Amino acid sequence: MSTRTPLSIEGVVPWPDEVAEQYRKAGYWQGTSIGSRIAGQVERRPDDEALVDGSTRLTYRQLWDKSASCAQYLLDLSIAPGDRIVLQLPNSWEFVALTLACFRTGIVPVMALPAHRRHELTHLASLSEATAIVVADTDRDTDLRRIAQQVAAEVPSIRTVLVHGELSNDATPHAPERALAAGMDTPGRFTDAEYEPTGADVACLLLSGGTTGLPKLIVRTHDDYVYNVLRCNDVTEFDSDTVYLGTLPSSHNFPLACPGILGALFAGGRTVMLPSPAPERALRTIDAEGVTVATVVPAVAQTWIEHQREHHTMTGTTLRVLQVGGSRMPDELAARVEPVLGARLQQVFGMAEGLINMTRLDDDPEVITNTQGRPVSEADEIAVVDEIGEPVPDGTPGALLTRGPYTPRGYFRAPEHNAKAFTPDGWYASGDIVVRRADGNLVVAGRDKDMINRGGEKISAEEVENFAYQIDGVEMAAAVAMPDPRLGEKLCLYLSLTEGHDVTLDDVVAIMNEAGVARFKLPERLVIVDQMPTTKVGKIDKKAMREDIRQRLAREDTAS
Ligand code: OOB
Repeated sequence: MSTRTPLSIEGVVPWPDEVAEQYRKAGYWQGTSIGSRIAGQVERRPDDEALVDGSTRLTYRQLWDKSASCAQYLLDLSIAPGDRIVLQLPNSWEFVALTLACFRTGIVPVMALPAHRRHELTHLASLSEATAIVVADTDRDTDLRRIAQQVAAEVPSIRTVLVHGELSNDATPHAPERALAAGMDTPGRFTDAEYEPTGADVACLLLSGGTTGLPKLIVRTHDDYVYNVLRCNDVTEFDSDTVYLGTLPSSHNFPLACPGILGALFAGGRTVMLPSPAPERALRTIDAEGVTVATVVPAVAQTWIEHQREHHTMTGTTLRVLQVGGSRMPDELAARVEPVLGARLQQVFGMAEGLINMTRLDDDPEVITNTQGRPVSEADEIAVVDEIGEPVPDGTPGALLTRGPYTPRGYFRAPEHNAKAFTPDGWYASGDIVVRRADGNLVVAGRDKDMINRGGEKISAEEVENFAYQIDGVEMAAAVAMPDPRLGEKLCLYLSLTEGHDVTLDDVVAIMNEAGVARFKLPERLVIVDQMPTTKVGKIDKKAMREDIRQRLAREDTAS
């Protein structure tokens, strides 16, 4: 256990001292770092496989050595403990080695998503004052190195661009490029004893789904994140026989730590990484590697079920648990998981902000199909409240508030937003409308946050509306969720225009592309209205628009 004093990073909202003390006393926070948890497994099973990525297979010892080498490389590049680095890598062993290198040195990774582009990466780098950015060379036809340089041009704190893959031949970069690969094979100099973070140190900055403009950053400490992983490991029953399939972007809290890759490493199991959840390859991999647990969003679960039904790709019976979460899984889909895939369904209703709810593996089938589970920790506090903050009885929908040992008390450097998202006594308002049943399980019944959940990818309505307002002739803009049979929701943009103007979907898409916005945020339908529907108090009535688009789609459906 580290005896250093925790590094102080300005802008972190701590838990109140007395609450922290209580969490330590109760043993929720053990003062250990994420790395030290894995070090134990490296000692115990150095030659067992920890990670598989294509033809690369790494034992615990090999992964540990690569991450030590990578840690030293970062330090040699003058990236110091406490510094933030924006990390955007596809699912790969390098993602894991680098993330562990950060966890072992106290360098703080900002967990960007592979889909993020200039707009998001610039915001993340600037908000976190990152000293480096880590990207892959390309993503299909997009040159990510060029984007990283554009970010470096905008954000002066960026001194290094680390590249996974080929370096570019940019002769005058804003920040010098370095190859990530060069840092992976010289273990030996790095010692954990010198750097090991304390429990109170920041482990990483996760991204919030974002309801107001650009994503907020969520500070996760070693103490709270270790506890998060350990509780999830317990509930999902990870052990050294676990073979975990990671197909969702690994920087997302769900596949990273619920229990995810970190859970498998803590338990001495093996993780198999795939770059995407496309069904054919995923189902084949489950067979080939003897995968026991996989994590998906409902839209992916549906493609796996359809593919398996049609092609019977998966012939083995190793898959024990399919974790599904990130957006609401329709009950009918939930009922099909076990009959078709032969795996127990585990519904997961979680958030990067902390609280994780899960159904238990031995729950009654009715609970598994019809609910999103209950908190993983006895220390998670839950309140379901009405508009004035009064608790509602079980069985009645209300807004979900939560507090607990792995739910931080505020976003990073966002005091104004914190004043709205947290109550004065530290409850986080998740923006989800839930029903708590008498048995304690939660059913997600809706949302009171202005966000579109596109198959688990969260889009802030406000962010998209702000782009629309840059277009000449746009009088009012409202982004709302429209139902989609696959993704659950897609983004539909309503606009009202000033006289004599015409605006098309292409115009909106063009302005967002110009700004370098992640593709998943682009509106997929535009509705022009003479006048925006408003509520009695004169606010834009999004409920009416959601209903309007639902009816339009239904009419089109019957017409076709
Ligand atoms: C997960 O995390 P985030 O931070 O991307 O999004 C959190 C939000 C929740 O507040 C809720 O609105 C929605 O995503 N959500 C669900 C859900 N799981 C998440 N809504 C309905 N049903 C579910 N099962 O999405 C996340 C983080 C850790 C584990 C699992 C999911």
